[in-house]
Amino acid sequence: MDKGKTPAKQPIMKGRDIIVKALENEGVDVIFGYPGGASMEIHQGLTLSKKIRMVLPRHEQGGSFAAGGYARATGKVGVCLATSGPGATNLLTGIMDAKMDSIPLLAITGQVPTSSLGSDAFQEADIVGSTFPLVKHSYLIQDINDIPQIIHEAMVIARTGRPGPVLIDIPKDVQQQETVPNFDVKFDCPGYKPNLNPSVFQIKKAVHAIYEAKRPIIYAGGGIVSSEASKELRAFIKKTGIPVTTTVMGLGVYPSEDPLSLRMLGMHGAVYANIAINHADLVIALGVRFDDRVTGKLAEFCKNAQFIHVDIDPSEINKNIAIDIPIQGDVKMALQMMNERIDRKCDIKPWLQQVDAWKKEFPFKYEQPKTSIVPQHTICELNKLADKDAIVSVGVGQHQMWTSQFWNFTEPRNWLCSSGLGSMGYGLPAAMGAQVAFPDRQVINIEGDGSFLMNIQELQTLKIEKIPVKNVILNNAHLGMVAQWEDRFYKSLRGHTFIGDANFAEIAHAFGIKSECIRDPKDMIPALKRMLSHKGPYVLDVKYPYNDKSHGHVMPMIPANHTYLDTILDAEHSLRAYWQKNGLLEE
Ligand SMILES: Cc1ncc(C[n+]2csc(CCOP(=O)(O)OP(=O)(O)O)c2C)c(N)n1
Repeated sequence: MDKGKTPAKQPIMKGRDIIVKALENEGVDVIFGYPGGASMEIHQGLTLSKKIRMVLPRHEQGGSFAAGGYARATGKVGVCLATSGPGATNLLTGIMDAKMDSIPLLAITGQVPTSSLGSDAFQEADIVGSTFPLVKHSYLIQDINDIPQIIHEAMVIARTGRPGPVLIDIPKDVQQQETVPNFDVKFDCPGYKPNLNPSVFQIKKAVHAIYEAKRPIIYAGGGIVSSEASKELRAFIKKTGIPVTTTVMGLGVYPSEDPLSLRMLGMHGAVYANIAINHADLVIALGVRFDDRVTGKLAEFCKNAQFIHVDIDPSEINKNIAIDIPIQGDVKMALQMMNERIDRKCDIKPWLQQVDAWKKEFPFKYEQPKTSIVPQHTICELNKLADKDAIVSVGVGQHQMWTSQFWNFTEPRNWLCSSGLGSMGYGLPAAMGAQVAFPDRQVINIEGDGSFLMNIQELQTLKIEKIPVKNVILNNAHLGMVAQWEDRFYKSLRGHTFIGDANFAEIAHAFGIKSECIRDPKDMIPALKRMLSHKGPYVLDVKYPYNDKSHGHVMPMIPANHTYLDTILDAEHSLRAYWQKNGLLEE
C-alpha cells in the first residue's frame, strides 16, 4: 500500500460473504457444490456473486470429480463444496483421486457450529481427521478473521510445488458471524517452500549421460502436464532425437503418432514401449513416480539402465527405484536447462532402427467388427470424427485402457482419467467439469456401463445446467475388466461381474437428454455423427457382447508384478514364448 494513503474502509461482512469474496479474489469462476444445513449459508452468499458460477451436481462425489475434471482441463484449482457429515464424506473419493494424480483441488466443507465440535452432533463428521492422509494440507477455520488468509494459502498450496487437494472445514457459526475483513493477505507458510530450481551440477551430469548413452529413452508422466512443460519436452526430443514413452497420466504431452512416440508403457501399454524401456541403457524419467502398473516386478524393471529422474517432490526420488542422477525441481525448468546445453542430436541410429522394428512388429491391434460392434473400433472411428482439440474423459475398466491405447493424443490437458486411484464413475462428472470450463469445445465421455452407473445422476446436471457433454457408453452388461481377470486367472468363474443389460438411451430420455441405442456395426458411424452434430448433451448407448476370448480382452497385458517378458500377446503367446520360438531369447 502507498505511504500516506488510508485503506478503503471495508464494510462489516458475514463470514459466508467473506468466503465468497476471498474465492473471487483468488480468481475462482466456478464451484461444484451441493448444499445442506452446515453449508447453506455459503450457498446464500454465492447467489449474490457475479463472478462465480455455481454448478449443482446431483451427488457430492460428482461435484468432487467435476472439480477434478475442471482442474485437469484448465490447470487451475478446481473447487467443490459440500455440507458437513455425509456431504463431506461423499467428497472423499474425489479428494483421493486428486491426491493420487497430483491435481489442484480445493474442497470446502460446512461443519457443525464450533460449540458442538466433538459432541457427535447431527451430521458431524471429523472431516479434517478423515481426510488427513488424503490431502496435501487442511484447515478447520475457528476464527472468522482467518478466512481470507486461509483461503489464499489453500489456493497457493493446492496449485504450487506438486499440486494436490486442500480441504477447508468451516463451522456454521463462523459462516454466520460478522467482522470487518482484511483481504490484504500475503502467503506466509514458513514450512512450505517447494524448491523449483534444479541443480546446475546435476543437469550437467544428466546432459553428459545423455550423450554417453547408446540406448536412451524418455519416460514422461503427469508432471509434464502439471508443470506445463510439453513444449520444452517436444524441444528436448527434437534436439536429442530420443524416443519417448508416456504413462497414462502423460498422454498428450507428446503427439502419439509422431515417429519418436512409443505411446503408453506399462501393464496395458505398447509391447514395443515395454521392450524398449527394458533394453535401454539410460531412462530419462520426467515427472513420473515409477508406479507398479508401469514397472511390474520392480527388481526386474530396466535392469541394465541408468536412471535420470526429475521430480518436484523430493520424496518421489529413490522411492521405488535407486536413481543414478536425481534432479529435484520443476521439470519445465530442468528441460529448459538441458535444452540450453544440448547442441547436437544423440548418436543412436542403431537403437532407433531397433525400436522402429519393434514398433512395426508389435502394433496395438484389434479384431475388425463382423456381427457385433467392437469397442476398440468404435473408439478409433470416434477419434477420426471428433474435433482435434476434443477433450476425452473415461471411467475405469477395459473401455478406459482401450481409449488410452487407441485415441491419438496430440496435446496435454485433453485427457481426463482417474489414473492412480482408478475410480469408476469418474468419466461423466469429470467431463462435466471440463465442459463448464470450455463450453465451446467438444467434450466426450467414453464410459463403461458399470462406471457410468456410478454417477449417472449427473445426467440431470447436464440437462439443467445446459452442459453439452457427449457420452458414449460402451455397454457390455459386465464389469468387463474384472471379468477379464476372471477369464485370465480364475477360469472364468463369474464372481458378481455380470451387471445386466440396462437401456441407457431410455434412462437418458427420462432425464430429458437426447439419446440413441445401437448394437449393429453398420449403425455405429452414422450414430457417432448424429451425436457429435447435436448441440446439447447426448447419450449414445453402444451395446456389444462381453467377449471372454483373448480378442475381447485388453491386450497386451503384463500380469501384475511380472516383467515385460511375461506380456500376454494373444491367446497362444507370451512375449517370452514368442521370442523363444523365434530363437531371440536364451533362458
Ligand atoms: C469405485 C470402484 N469400484 C470398483 C472398482 C474395480 N473395478 C475396476 S474396473 C471394473 C469394471 C468396470 O466396468 P465397466 O465400467 O463396465 O467397464 P468395462 O471394463 O466393462 O469397460 C471394476 C469393478 C473400481 N476401479 N472403482
